[in-house]
Amino acid sequence: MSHISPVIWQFLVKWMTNFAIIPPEASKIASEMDALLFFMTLVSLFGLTVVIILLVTFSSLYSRERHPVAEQIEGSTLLEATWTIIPLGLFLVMFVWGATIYFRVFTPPPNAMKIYVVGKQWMWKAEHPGGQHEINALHVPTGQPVELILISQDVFHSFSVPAFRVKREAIPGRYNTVWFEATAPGTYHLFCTQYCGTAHSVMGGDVVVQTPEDYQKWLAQSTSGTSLAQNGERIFSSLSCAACHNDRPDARGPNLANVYGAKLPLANGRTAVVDDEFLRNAILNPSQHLTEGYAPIMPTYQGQISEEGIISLIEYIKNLDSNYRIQQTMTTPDLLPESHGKAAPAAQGVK
Ligand code: HEC
Ligand SMILES: [Cu+2]
Repeated sequence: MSHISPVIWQFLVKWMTNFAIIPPEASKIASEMDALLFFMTLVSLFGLTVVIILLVTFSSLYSRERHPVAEQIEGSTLLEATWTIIPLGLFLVMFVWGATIYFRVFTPPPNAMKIYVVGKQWMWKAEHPGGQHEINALHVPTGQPVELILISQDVFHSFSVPAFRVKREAIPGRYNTVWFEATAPGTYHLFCTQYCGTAHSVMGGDVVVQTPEDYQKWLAQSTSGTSLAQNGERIFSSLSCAACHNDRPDARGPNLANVYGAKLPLANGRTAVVDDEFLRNAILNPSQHLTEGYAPIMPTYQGQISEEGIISLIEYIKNLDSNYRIQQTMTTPDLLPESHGKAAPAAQGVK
């Protein structure tokens, strides 16, 4: 950590990773987390030492042989102020330091690349917008913030990559996000750190961190040929969503083009920002999020679409333009070279 002493810090970290005391530091936040943890450990050790020294000294100084008669001490303001102010200062340092890191850890940068991760008994499934699917594996590039959108298909799971110092709950029925920026190419362990049933201990895998060039090669090699948005388009037409949501003026449902990110007025007088969570709820519990000016005619799709299907539908709606065509197809934004985006097959409009 640069603001401690770089040399001592690097030595310490090398030593601790070598002896498997801490996992390797493979993300931007890792060294900051470790520095804070290290500071807190040092402060605790210091406190422990002071207490032990005082304990031993006083036990021998005021033992019954040396001090047969107890002596009453009525207190010392100076002493009490000292042992209040010094720990208070130390705790405040930890608080401010911890809060700074906390806010960074919980605020994904806006340019983060998004990957969906679905947890289920007992595996992690990663869904890249470009149509790459992985099980118990996750490929990411270095030097690029990656935001994972986590959800569970059954019970609570917890997504954890110790080398990145990140861990977040995958909750049934709700999206949760976690982000990191990998710094060093390599393979790191991925765990489920929430007991989730019989095979919990095998619910894990590898995070493969690649250089941006290798990552692009991987993306191109591993695509299933159908992006999430294209898959969403298929589901959209097979479930007849397009019967109500289309670009005709007499459509019974609202036009979903450009709805993502918009502020939507609701029938209950509130407004909602349309994000992944909102779309998921709008599809599964339409009656709870009625859009202003529309009748409650949309059926619920609870139990009819898998979590992956919902993710695809969300990607489809995100990428819709006004003619119900998908703007982006096989690309993962900003990562693939131009030609890939252009070579992708044009999406069929749903009419
Ligand atoms: C019978 C007609 C109908 C069908 C079929 C239908 N919807 Fe809707 N949908 C509506 C209406 C009407 C609303 C607005 C009232 C509301 O919020 O429920 C709506 C609202 C929505 C919204 C909220 C966003 C907004 O602009 O209001 C989303 C997202 C949505 N539908 C997606 C879907 C998807 C995905 C499907 C297919 C799985 C689907 N709908 C099927 C009629 C329909
Ligand atoms: Cu689990």
